[in-house]
Amino acid sequence: MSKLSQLVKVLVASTLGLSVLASMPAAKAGVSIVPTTEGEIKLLNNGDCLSLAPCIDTTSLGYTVTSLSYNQNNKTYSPSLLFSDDISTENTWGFGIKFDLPDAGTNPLTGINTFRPVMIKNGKPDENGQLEVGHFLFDFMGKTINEVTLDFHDVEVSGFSGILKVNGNPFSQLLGEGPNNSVQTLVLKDVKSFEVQLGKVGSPFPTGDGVDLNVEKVPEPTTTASLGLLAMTGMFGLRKQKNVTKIS
Ligand SMILES: [Ca+2]
Ligand SMILES: [Ca+2]
Ligand SMILES: [Ca+2]
Ligand SMILES: [Ca+2]
Repeated sequence: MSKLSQLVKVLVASTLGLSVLASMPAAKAGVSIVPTTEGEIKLLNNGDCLSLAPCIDTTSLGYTVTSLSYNQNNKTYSPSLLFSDDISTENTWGFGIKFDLPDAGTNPLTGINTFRPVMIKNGKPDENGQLEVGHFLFDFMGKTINEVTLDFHDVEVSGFSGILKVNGNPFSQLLGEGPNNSVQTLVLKDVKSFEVQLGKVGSPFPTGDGVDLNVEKVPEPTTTASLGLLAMTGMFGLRKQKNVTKIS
């Protein structure tokens, strides 16, 4: 190979590299509120953590989490536990909870921690703690957050995962099903608190549809007096356009 064609090859390669960089989405302005260390989120209603995982008190991060019971399949299920988890590490947290590597069904992006619910059935974690289903109230402790972005990882059943309330008011925005390990996003404005439901128990999967969550906030206080709510959903990838909904 001549030196010239080698040079051309290098140039082509670096041009490709640049175009890949240029097509990457711009970094989000928000900052993740998920604790950066793995462990169990200390829930307001439990008073303390139940597993042997590091117990994470989120009040220093500016929010509290309450786990709520929920109805599905004509049954009421007990409040789930919640963890901060890096999917690329295996964890044995006691209380019957073992996060395998890889998870049998729900594998969010690596390199970030996500909120990972653990469904409780008959007093015990279902699927050894690997069924990611729950209903949680996040409260920003009296502060209004200008914009909150919720990334739902691996929603595969329509009509269960999404937002149920914002600032104490019913505000149902449930997501449609997406492909395996896809991410769908909801954006909320002027948020003091929100209730989120993750996943579904049982059918059409043997144990259920597990869903993990990332939450990012833009912390500037709102300057508008009115309580405007804006929600946008979008799926990264093929169905991006199809799934965009706007509510004002
Ligand atoms: Ca892990
Ligand atoms: Ca999946
Ligand atoms: Ca799972
Ligand atoms: Ca799933």
